[in-house]
Amino acid sequence: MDHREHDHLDPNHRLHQNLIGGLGNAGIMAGYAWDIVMGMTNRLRASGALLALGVIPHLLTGCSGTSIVEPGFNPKTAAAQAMDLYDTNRDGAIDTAELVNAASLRAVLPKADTDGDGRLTQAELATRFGTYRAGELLVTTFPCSITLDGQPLVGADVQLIPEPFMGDAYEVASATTSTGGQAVLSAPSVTARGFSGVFCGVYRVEISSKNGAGEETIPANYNSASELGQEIAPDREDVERGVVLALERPKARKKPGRKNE
Ligand SMILES: [Ca+2]
Ligand SMILES: [Ca+2]
Repeated sequence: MDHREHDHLDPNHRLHQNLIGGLGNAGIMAGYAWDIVMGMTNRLRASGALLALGVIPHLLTGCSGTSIVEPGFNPKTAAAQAMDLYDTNRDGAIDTAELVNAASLRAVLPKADTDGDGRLTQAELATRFGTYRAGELLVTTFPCSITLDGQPLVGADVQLIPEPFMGDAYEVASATTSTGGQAVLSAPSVTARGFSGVFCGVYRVEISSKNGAGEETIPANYNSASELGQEIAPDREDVERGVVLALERPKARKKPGRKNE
């Protein structure tokens, strides 16, 4: 099935909003850009929320003559490197125990584990990673909302950091959460063109918010020792409907042996 033919939840509308917001920031380009947005929106109506990367340079060439550079990405090479990193006992599969240390691959597991044995083989990963391309590497935009202990997390820095096996050219996508805890994540080369979007791939998520004294206020398991992973891919329901990250501070634990004393 061609994922680009999906047409639920009006993802085009969402992308259109982001495009207009981004292009509005482009200031002097805005008048020219409006025509581009309308042209692109019409295209997207036929193709879903995802952009084949080639579309963006084509539409924006008139602005500056430069274009977004697609990071080199080979699904088979990435799968081999993922195995090198995470198949620590070298038995040919990344199993449940090994996935404990691979937050981003845990996010990949449901879609990639095609034989349903709970383990990821190199072949399964290569097939899954292959869906990030449709000829060219796909870029998508998606809403992301973040809460901490049930409350919107405001003014926090969010980063999607590509897994090393995605290759050196992959960019870190980032955003700062709004007053409603919303983040519009974007890669620098996409932002530079006046759009918001993230290259499909496998990422570690880091969320940070520092107080006036420069101290981190978010638990370390969401930043310096992050256990959050996220796959950005065309066929994920969370990407299509909106990624929700519900952070929790560790609960104060009673000391063992003191209960009922
Ligand atoms: Ca293994
Ligand atoms: Ca499997």
